[in-house]
Amino acid sequence: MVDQRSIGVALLYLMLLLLFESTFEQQVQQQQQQQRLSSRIELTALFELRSSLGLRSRDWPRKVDPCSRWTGIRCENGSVIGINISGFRRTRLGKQNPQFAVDSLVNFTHLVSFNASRFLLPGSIPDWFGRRLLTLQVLDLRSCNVTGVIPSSIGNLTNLTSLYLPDNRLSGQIPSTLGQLLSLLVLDLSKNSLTGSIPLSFVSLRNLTSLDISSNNLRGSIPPGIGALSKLQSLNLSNNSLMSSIPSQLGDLDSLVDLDLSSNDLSGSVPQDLRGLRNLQRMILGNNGLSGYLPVDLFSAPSQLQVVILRNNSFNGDLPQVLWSIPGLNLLDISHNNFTGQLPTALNDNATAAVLDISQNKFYGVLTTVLRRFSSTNLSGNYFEGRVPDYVPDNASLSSNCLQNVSNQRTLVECVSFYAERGLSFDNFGRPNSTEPSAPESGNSNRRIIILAAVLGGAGLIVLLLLLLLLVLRVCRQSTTNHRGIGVGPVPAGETPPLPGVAINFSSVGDLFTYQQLLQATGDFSDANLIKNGHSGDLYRGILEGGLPVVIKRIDLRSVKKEGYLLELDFFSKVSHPRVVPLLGHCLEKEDEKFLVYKYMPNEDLSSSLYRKNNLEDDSLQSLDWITRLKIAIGAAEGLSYLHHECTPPLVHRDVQASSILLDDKFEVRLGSLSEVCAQEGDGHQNRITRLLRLPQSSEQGSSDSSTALCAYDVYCFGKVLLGLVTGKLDISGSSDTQMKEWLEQTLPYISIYDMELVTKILDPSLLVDEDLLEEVWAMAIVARSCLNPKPSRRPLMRYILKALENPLRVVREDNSSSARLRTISSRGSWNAALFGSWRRSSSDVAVIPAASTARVEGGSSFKQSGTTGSQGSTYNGGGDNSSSRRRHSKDIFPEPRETQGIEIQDRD
Ligand SMILES: *[C@@H]1O[C@H](CO)[C@@H](O)[C@H](O)[C@H]1NC(C)=O
Ligand SMILES: *[C@@H]1O[C@H](CO)[C@@H](O)[C@H](O)[C@H]1NC(C)=O
Ligand SMILES: *[C@@H]1O[C@H](CO)[C@@H](O)[C@H](O)[C@H]1NC(C)=O
Ligand SMILES: *[C@@H]1O[C@H](CO)[C@@H](O)[C@H](O)[C@H]1NC(C)=O
Ligand SMILES: *[C@@H]1O[C@H](CO)[C@@H](O)[C@H](O)[C@H]1NC(C)=O
Ligand SMILES: *[C@@H]1O[C@H](CO)[C@@H](O)[C@H](O)[C@H]1NC(C)=O
Ligand SMILES: *[C@@H]1O[C@H](CO)[C@@H](O)[C@H](O)[C@H]1NC(C)=O
Ligand SMILES: CC(=O)N[C@H]1CO[C@H](CO)[C@@H](O)[C@@H]1O
Repeated sequence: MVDQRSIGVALLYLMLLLLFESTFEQQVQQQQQQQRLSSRIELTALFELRSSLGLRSRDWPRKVDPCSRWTGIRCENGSVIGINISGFRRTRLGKQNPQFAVDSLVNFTHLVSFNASRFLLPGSIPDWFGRRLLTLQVLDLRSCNVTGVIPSSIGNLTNLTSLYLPDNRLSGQIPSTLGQLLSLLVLDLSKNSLTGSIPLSFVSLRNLTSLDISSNNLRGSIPPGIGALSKLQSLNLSNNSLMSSIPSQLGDLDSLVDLDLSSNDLSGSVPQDLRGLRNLQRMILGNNGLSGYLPVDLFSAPSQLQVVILRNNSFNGDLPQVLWSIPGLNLLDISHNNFTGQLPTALNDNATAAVLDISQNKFYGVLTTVLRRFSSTNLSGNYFEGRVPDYVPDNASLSSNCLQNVSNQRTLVECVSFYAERGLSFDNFGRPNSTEPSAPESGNSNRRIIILAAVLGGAGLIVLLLLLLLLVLRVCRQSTTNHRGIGVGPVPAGETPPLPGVAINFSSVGDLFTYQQLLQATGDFSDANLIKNGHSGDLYRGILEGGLPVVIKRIDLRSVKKEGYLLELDFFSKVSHPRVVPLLGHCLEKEDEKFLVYKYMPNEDLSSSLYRKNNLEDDSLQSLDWITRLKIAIGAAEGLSYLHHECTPPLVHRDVQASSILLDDKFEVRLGSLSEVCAQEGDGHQNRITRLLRLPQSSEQGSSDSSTALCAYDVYCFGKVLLGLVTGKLDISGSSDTQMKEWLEQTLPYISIYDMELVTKILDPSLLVDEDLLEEVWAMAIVARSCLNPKPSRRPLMRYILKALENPLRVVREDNSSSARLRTISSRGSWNAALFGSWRRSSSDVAVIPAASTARVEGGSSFKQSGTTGSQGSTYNGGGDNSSSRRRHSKDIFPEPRETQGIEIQDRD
């Protein structure tokens, strides 16, 4: 009985317990109802997927609700919205034949995300993905071993925000339909075998924040339109074969944090506009064919940069200084380029874990405290000199430099010639008689600019350079005959040329100015004081402390060739002539900028003086009168005649044009623009050495002759100036070849020795001349025309031009009217003949040069040369009718007058 009751109680208790349990379970299940899969179709589809992919029941177990219990299934409102099988393992059976078998996905009508990354899906992406999975927002097939092409239908999945297909074996082109995925935030197609070019349609992906198509086989150029993707934070196009240059539009990506264009075939320079990348933290441009200078302000925006990799390109020039002071920089790799310059000294950074690799460049000078901040440095393959300071880490690579007490350094010759090329002295590895070993803090103050470190005779280059200087500008005879009543200062007399083998002491060339003084004089080189950007440097006007107005040439050695200012200084150390602009001094203390200080010329130069505003109120222009023009022509001819005929060897100015003809307050000429001056090329062996050493010159200028290093080239350029004085079109003397040629073809026919009136057709309209003066104008035009002979050998010598300009009327009168009289005045005849000789194709000018003694000085080589090359010249025998050979050349710029022959022949016997 007791048993029965107790059993009944127990049963009741059990029932209550069961009841309670079941209601609890119901509650729980009710709670989970929302998460419960309600669609049978989807349940079936899930099981189909499980079997087709060979998933394990451990991950997706039977008899439980997939929404609540299956790994990687996400549901909403009873439907599957997310399937994530990332990293799943297959059953043993499934592993045997893995397939990209996901057909049942079509039955998930609300699927938003499918992530199968790191799950092998060998096979290609089904074309129907793009037609059926229209609700998809995330498709992640990273590292799935997917093959084939990307179906273009993917472009229909317009709700897609993330498309990850990296690290597969996709091939073919990137379908341009991907550009329709306007909601896309992340597009990653990297590490495949995609070919073709980057679709232009990508330009539409305006919401994209990350684009990675690195490590494919893409070709073509980077579409500039990528600059429109203004939300892009990461752009990786590395490891392809992209060509052409970096589009400057990339600079518009001001949200960009990561930029990687490395390992392509990009060329050209880094566009200035990339400084717009204000948020950039990683700039990786290594392993391309990029070249040129880095824009100075590339890194000057408030910079978040942490990584800068420019290795293995062909960059040259200085590294922008600001790059050294970016606080967060922790990797700077600019190795294997042609960067040059010195390490900055002012910075005193704290040590960080940062890594520096500047190996295989052309850095030089001493090691500085900037190295303090780096925990690892590679400086090998540069030209650093001096001692290695303590703060350089022990593990630093220092080989192949010019450092003291370090093994595996460059040879003395290498070091010396490298430094000598830059006008610097090398410390000779700290051995005796070198510069003071440098304390690191002293920075580059121990470095002195001397010219062509003659101390270290070991280097052949130095010897050659010395020879160059000595030969180029050996001696100019001091002018004693050229004053002719011109009121310019006297010539310093009795200066002897420096002895061969002695380095030139430039402290003797004018005063030494400090950089500070020049800053003060020019208002920190303000734009307001900029006169012009010359080809050898920028010219600024300035006022020295004492109130003396000066012109300062600022020579940026990074953009102009370095020996220019040295040659100019050397020129001034040897040449002093009233027709040459006075050099007041120089400032050479800065490494990459040099300064030359000249006397200020109140009337600036001919190109700016020819026409002047009348006064402030009146806009009309006043032009120089004829007397002044003739005076200027004579003055310039004097200067050039001095260079050509009184210097040994003859010096060629090489930059004769209106803007090189400077004018003082009395319109006396001072020749400027002297950085191109060189010795005339001849066939003497000395000159061959100079020619060897000279950098290749652009010889495209004006005349048809190939060499600009001949006096005849100056003559040609001077002809243009003369013609400019006649016609008022001075600007033409600096203009392009074709323009010039056209202009000459139009103008020269109006210059005839038989018709003075013709010249009025080309006469400067602002020039008021009466009949007398017109004759002078006519004469100058004729002189100009003879200077412009296309054959260098037929142009008159400067000394005859000078004579002709001094006696303009004789040019036109005597020759025309009384050739008999001309014969009796032999000296006059000679210059006239020289001048008019050029009117006919004859090289017999040589014969006309009267004194044999001077013929040598004239650089007669150029004449002789032409005498043997000019065939007409050698056949011409003073009287033979060689009109046929003449006519062959009638198309030359300078057609000859027909009947001059007779007169000239008389003159020549
Ligand atoms: C989708 O579901 C329907 C209805 O259950 C079924 O007939 C069809 O075979 C399924 N499709 C796939 C590809 O599994
Ligand atoms: C795409 O997304 C929008 C907004 O989220 C939604 O209204 C639309 O139905 C989606 N398109 C498809 C095909 O699911
Ligand atoms: C990818 O597929 C190829 C060929 O089908 C195979 O050789 C390779 O082993 C696969 N990769 C992986 C990671 O399974
Ligand atoms: C999807 O895209 C393909 C090709 O890109 C196109 O032919 C097809 O009509 C599109 N289908 C739908 C449903 O939009
Ligand atoms: C792009 O982003 C903006 C703001 O986030 C959003 O309003 C816009 O709808 C997005 N465009 C597309 C096509 O998704
Ligand atoms: C550096 O310049 C020299 C001479 O201009 C050139 O021969 C060399 O290839 C350049 N090196 C690099 C890495 O660009
Ligand atoms: C270097 O460290 C000192 C003290 O540790 C600090 O005062 C100074 O600001 C730091 N300098 C820089 C450039 O970070
Ligand atoms: C140690 C040494 O060789 N010193 C020489 C350095 O050069 C000067 C002249 O320039 C000599 O007088 C020293 O003997």
